Amino acid sequence: MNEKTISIDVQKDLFGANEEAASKNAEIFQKHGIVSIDIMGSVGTGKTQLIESLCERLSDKYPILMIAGDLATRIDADRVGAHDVDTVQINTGTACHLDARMIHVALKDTDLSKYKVVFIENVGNLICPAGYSLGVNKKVVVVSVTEGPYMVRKHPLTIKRSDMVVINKIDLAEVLEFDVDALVDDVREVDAKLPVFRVSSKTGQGLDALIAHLGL
Ligand SMILES: Nc1nc2c(ncn2[C@@H]2O[C@H](COP(=O)(O)OP(=O)(O)O)[C@@H](O)[C@H]2O)c(=O)[nH]1
Ligand SMILES: [Mg+2]
Repeated sequence: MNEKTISIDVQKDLFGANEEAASKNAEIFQKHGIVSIDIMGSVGTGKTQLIESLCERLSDKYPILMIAGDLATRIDADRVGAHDVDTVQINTGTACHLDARMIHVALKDTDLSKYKVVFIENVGNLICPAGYSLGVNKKVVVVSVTEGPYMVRKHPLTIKRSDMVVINKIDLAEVLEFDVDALVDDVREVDAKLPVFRVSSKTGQGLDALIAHLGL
């Protein structure tokens, strides 16, 4: 009798496969000389608005592709598409994050020789996306003054795994009596050297410094 038992470490298998796909994506981006940026943050923090404002400033200089991740709809892709930018919407159905294989499918389906910058808007939350590498050059976390003062302290792992933090909606800080310096201190507690940008995606304040840091 043949009785076989196979134990599968689901976590290891899942993350191993993701890392493999992420490496392939990184190779593809590098081959085409593309700067790729993953933007993570809660729903409503201003990820789409930030990408729209960056596209307004950069689309004359660079051909841009935007990949939007959402459970449903193509609202965000259409908002960015209105700025004359090509878009791919990924609807994840139930998944609370984009993973490298989803990005790989999108890249395989696209003529990447046309682009120099790829913005990826991850699914809106600060928990799941941090666990999945996508193979990008930079991971940006967006928090904003409308989410209350504890977003950084409550998501240390996401902050730790990012390359920079954008504090968005600073135009509203005064009226909301929001202590932006304290939020910067919270980032410093997690990583003393992580670059932090104080931005208003609406007024454009702080965007030049962010663009310069992204090397664009
Ligand atoms: N006042 C202000 N509103 C903003 C700013 N950035 C985004 N918003 C608004 O916040 C809401 C959510 O923005 P959105 O880009 O859809 O957030 P997302 O869910 O993270 O993509 C929208 O009504 C935006 O117009 C900002 O810097 N200042
Ligand atoms: Mg959005």
